[in-house]
Amino acid sequence: MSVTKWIENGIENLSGEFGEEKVKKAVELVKNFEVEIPTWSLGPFGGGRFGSYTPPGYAKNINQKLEDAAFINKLTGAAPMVSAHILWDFSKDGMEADYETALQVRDECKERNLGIGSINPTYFLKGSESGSLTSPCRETRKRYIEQTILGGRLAKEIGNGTLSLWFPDGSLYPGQIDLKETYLIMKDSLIECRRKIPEEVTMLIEYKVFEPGTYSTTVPGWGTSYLLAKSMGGNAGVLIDLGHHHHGTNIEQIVAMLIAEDMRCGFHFNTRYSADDDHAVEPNQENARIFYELLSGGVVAGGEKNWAYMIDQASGRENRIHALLHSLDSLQLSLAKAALVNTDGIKECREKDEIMLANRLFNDAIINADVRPVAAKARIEKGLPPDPVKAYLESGYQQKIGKR
Ligand code: AFD
Ligand code: MN
Ligand code: MN
Repeated sequence: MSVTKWIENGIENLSGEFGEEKVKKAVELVKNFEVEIPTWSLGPFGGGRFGSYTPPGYAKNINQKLEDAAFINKLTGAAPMVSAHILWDFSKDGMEADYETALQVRDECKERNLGIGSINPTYFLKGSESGSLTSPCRETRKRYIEQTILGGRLAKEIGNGTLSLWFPDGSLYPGQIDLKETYLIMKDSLIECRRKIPEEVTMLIEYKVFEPGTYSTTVPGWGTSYLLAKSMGGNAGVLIDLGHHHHGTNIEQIVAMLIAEDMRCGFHFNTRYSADDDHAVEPNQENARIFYELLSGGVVAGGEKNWAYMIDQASGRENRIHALLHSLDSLQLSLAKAALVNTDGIKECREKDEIMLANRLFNDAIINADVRPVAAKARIEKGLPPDPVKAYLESGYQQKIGKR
């Protein structure tokens, strides 16, 4: 069967089940969805395992990372911006940020038809073993506060106004640090940064329940991020990284609560099969349920109060570009599924207290619908290849970068 016929049949089947309107809306939403690609997920990684194996063609420097990101955007049209890490992308020594280098990266992005999205200060390289913004060493704290303030300036001048913050602060054993005091130092440092960063820059605070702190992390959960963001007194919010929870955490409920509280948030998409660092996004039920909350909450794909969306994946074994194309595809499929949910029908079931019927109706879209034709149609309408992975395999790009 030709691809065109396969798409036609698929759209017809879905329209029959969910209605033409909903299917059209799903196609439009997929066309509008954009997510940032992190420069770091195209690079080395491996953490010493498997003899520091790196897959053929991984990007060795920022120029190659941008070259790959631009190619991914050319194939998908869904990732026109990259998320940058200050000490990986804008530094000569991995210790100090370099403003001039940041401007060069900005210029190179422009040449490649890319933009810089969120800016990530880097708190976890050399000299952060006792913490970053909570380090007991005044000098270290000062260095990271300054980097954060520069990050705020960069977010305004060359980025999209989002600063996303993840801290490696925490402890390995009970007794190692004073938990209350560490939290308060984090709060003070963040308040100081907020005061010195342009108001229009949104500061998103990422939480993580484990790693590198094995006994405690200073920002372990969404509640801590929420408290810190509130105490910063304006334009601060919560960054949810899917890989940063205990297995089985009901993440869509966290999303729903934050939307209900009108919190400005951001997302790092990935799949947590192991621990950190995380795998590519999979088109699984959890992601579709999360997208249902985002969509009904009006914070995604052109919603009134759009949140900030980034992919954050970095793993040792996979072909980097395959993994990112897979993630983009998975996100689009999850969004399409969420768009098909029969919300009126579910409301009716709720009114009649039909628990299982509500669940079955929800799952018709979230689990059982084959929405691949929706994503393919959206791509064709944007003048893109219907299957970006296939297009990549046929492009010859991998052979080219294999010689790097
Ligand atoms: C780390 C953290 C976190 C963060 C990323 C980039 O786990 O996900 O977003 O680095 O700073 O791996
Ligand atoms: Mn993250
Ligand atoms: Mn992570």
